[in-house]
Amino acid sequence: MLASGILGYSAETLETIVKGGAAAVVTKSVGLKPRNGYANPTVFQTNCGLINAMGLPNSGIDEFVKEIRSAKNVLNVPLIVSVYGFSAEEYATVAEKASIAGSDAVELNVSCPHVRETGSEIGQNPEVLAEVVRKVKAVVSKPVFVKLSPNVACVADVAETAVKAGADVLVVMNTVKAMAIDSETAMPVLSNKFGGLSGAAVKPIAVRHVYDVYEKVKVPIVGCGGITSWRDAVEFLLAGASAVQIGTAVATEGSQVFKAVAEGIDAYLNRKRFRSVKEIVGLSHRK
Ligand code: RRO
Repeated sequence: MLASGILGYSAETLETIVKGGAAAVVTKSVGLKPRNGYANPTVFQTNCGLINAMGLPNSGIDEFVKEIRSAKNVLNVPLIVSVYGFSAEEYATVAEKASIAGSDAVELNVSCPHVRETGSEIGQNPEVLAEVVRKVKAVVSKPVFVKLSPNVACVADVAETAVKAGADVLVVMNTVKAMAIDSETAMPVLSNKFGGLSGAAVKPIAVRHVYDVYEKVKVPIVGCGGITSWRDAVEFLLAGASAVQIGTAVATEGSQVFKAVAEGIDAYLNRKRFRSVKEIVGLSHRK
């Protein structure tokens, strides 16, 4: 799947991703009201990944439902709308509108690392997180994904809270809170100072969290964090993910990365004489 936040706004760009081999697409996060996001610079390339602090730029759900409808007209794969809010009611309102417009599932962003009073500030508070999930489940009959933050003491505990509140699927994980400082200006590079690190650097962190979460809960896990090659994807499946999302590698490798990863997984399964992906989900947990 295409991870949230990468090219996730217009039907045209989502179509390019599907042509590149993605089996599902997740949109950029959308909220109740339009937001400009942060001033530039919003992205910085390190030697091992990207640090971003976009600041949730989006058109607001009432405008975005038009994109959802036109995307549904052209896409032949599931469309998952990523949703955020500043309260449980806001999450529920936005998720309901996305669902009515045709979203096949909603992904609750309770893990943006750097916007105040939403994202990980929701995800790291068990009572608030549970309320968000319950309120969304009460108004949306489609599957509810919950995208977790690595910036908490125990991701598996948060996973358990989300599942007890009704989460159908967990996405592990959002970006790792990070920053870069320019030695010449002696100032933080990003206008927001802090951002979220994605890409190759975070993959071992994400694999570890998927492994932990798989031991704790029974719902399907979608692995996300630094997947660039089929071998990275297989590692997530062996850790316990049933599917994977790719984000940063779309920027570095292009949209064909999905095809390359899917074909590589197929070749691996054939070589190892497995009949389906299901046979390797969580296989590294065997005693
Ligand atoms: O918009 C962002 O800056 C952003 C979001 Br919503 C998120 O969930 N994760 C991230 O790294 N950046």
